[in-house]
Amino acid sequence: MKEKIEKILAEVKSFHADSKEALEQFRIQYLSKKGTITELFTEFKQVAPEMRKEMGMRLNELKNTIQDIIDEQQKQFETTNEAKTDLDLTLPVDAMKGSRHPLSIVRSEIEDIFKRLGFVVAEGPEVEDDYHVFAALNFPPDHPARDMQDTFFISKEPSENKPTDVLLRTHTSSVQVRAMETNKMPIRIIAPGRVFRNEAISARAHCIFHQIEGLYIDKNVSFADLKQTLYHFVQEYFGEGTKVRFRPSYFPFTETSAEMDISCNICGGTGCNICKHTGWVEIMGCGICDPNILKASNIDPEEYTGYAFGMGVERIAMLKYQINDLRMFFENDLRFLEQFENA
Ligand code: 2NM
Repeated sequence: MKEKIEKILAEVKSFHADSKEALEQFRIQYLSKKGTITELFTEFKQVAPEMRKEMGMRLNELKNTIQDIIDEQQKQFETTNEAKTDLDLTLPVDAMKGSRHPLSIVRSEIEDIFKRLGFVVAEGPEVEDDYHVFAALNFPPDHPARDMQDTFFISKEPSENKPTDVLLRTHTSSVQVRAMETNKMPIRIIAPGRVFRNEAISARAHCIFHQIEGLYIDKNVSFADLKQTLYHFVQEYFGEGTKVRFRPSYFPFTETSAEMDISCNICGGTGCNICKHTGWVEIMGCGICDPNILKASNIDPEEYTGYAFGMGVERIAMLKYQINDLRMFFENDLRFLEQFENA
């Protein structure tokens, strides 16, 4: 029996598990009810009385050694709390768990398309003044957007004829105004960002949402340039063969103004709920910069012309991922967010 124990001892000491399963197999082989140790304890009953004490000790030692080996090797297959504090936060992001927010995915995809066309991303403050959000953009003093009902004001109530000066931007056009004030010609920028409007929250509207606006000012910029650029964007983003159409519209900052629709990429134009059975969905507004907005920023409208466009990021994301309730974007429900892990 002594030899047997020594042989097993040598055997188990050289054991090294390369997987959790191999270690469990090892445990079953030696420590389970039908394992080697149980067998040895059965044999132990036949050991001569004068040898009992020594054999008993050796046998218990063997059992403990095996248990220690298992405990020791178990550690390599476990993530302990200790290991968590050793997380390497400098690792590249793709090695870590998590997902990007769909609005962030969509924004950067759209940015990339325009960057390839030579547009530069521009940013500006969310807390703005009347001048950069309204006055410089040709909004008349009595325009409804300037009403408390539509815009979040930060300073006190407007006094008579004097608009309050601090407010949350209602569009990212204010970023474009700042670029017109400071940048050299030509200007070719896109302004992505968060905007704020005093709206009741519903499946279609939220008081905080995101826009991407574009602005191109140079000599001889025409409506044909605008159409070609937006056509290219649609082919890239919604797929080759997507049709576009332009409908006349009105914005204070553009003249001529238009709304752009794309052929419904859900039903392929045959009619569904998303396109309300028209085969078309509206995705953005656009137009040729009104000479007044160029003048306001000291750009000579006789020398330069420009086009501008604006789209809602939520709306594009809803079309792209077939999301029918805008509130999803703001609830941070993990069941929603996890679906974008590979997007
Ligand atoms: C839109 C529609 C049409 C626009 C105008 C400007 C600026 F600042 F250059 F005047 N930026 N974006 C614009 C034009 C935005 O959104 C529906």
